[in-house]
Amino acid sequence: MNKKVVKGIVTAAAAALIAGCGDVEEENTGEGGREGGNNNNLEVDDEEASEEDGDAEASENIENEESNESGAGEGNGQASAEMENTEGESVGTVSFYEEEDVVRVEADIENVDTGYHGFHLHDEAVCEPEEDFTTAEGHYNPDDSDHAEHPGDMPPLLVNEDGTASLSFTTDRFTVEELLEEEVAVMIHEDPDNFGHIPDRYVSEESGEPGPDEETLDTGDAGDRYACGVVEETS
Ligand SMILES: [Cu+2]
Repeated sequence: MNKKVVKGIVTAAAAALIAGCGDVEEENTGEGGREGGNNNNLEVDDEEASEEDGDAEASENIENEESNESGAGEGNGQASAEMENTEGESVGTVSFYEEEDVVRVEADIENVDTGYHGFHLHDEAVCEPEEDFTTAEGHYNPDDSDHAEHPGDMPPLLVNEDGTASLSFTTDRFTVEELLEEEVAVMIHEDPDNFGHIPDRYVSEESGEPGPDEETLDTGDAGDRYACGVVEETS
């Protein structure tokens, strides 16, 4: 786990939260106990901040990439989500490629507010703008773990001043086949994600206890849902 990266993000997110920007989202993920240890297998390769062609179709950039079909079972080992905001406007594409032992996730985003945004897979493959995307339910969390250990918890999007974001990372927390079987959606949130990292010097008004409360451990306090896209097999 790249503690430096995550800690930096988390510190910023926690600061924002404490400053009162952390409108909590309504999610109904499980309440199961924390699963052991630091199980963060996400590996972030932040791509360079500048986008070469921010307004090009995201899929054009990535369609030519090699795909490895070995781990994918049926299908071609590729899937993607066309992201739309609550106004029904396109904000880019998130693509999933099965590689040797991991899935590579590539996000090519535009028309999103500058700054960090929570970025997750949610449980239901439903994106209804009229419902503010709440019908996509909570984080993809088949093992009933706490936030930051949900398989659907992904590194945050860093959106540049021009509204574009480019993110590429690998994860071994799911396979492309699994995402297609389980039927999930990608979600971009309004606010940063605190990854459940609330130090014990903060006491929750809700629980009266130090550290993260249940809401934080379900959601990461990433706020309202900004854009949503159903993960579908790429033909
Ligand atoms: Cu989310």
